[in-house]
Amino acid sequence: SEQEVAPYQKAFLEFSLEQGVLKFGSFVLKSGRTSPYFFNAGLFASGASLFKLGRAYAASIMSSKELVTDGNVNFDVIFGPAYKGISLGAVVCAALYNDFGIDVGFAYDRKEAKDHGEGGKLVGASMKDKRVLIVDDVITAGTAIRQSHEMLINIGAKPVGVSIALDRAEKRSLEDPISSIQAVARDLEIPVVSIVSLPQLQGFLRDSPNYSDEVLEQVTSYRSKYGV
Ligand code: OMP
Repeated sequence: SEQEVAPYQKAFLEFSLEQGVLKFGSFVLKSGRTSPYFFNAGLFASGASLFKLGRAYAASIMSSKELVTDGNVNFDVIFGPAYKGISLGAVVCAALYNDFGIDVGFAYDRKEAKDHGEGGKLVGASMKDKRVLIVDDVITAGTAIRQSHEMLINIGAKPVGVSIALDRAEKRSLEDPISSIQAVARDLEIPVVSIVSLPQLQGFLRDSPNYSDEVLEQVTSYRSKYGV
């Protein structure tokens, strides 16, 4: 069913639509599925939009009971996987400081190791023995996030959670009882926190006069086929 939409989530959806980040139509996903909506975080491409994006992530992180104890976050470093996670991680890290006075480290990786200069694939704060929050854009099947998690374990970091913009709430295969995000949380034993999820997008569409009933119907039928 649909979920309640908090004011910061509604603002985030409106803003994503305004920026053309969230679109309705017909889109082929990495999985091969044809989706009636697509979220392209790469289109947050200005100072104002990156600023607002970082604040929305920070608000979702601070609203999570699993990532926050007594007003303090339970991670030491934010890790942004290349490429898209790099800028996202940086703006989220800055927004946590600006909006909540929380100063954690920031690190990212390269896709290719450099053969000169500082070398290595990791840049920024040291993550060895540190509690790490992974920041990324969208999880559909969860392939990319599992690779980041494995890399962090291999370097002696302690991944404690994942923060994303959109939870598409899809199953990897139609027989699965849970979504790929729920499977990630279960298998890696860490919470996955999103700014918004598919049920909230449905709630938003239902309450919004700007979209035709057809859009909501397509999203709803997509969810009944692939979603949880
Ligand atoms: P998984 O690795 O399957 O979890 O897919 C995540 C990736 O899918 C993202 O990093 C995007 O490249 C892409 N994607 C989006 O960015 N937005 C969407 O709405 C849907 C997808 C997708 O292809 O599933």
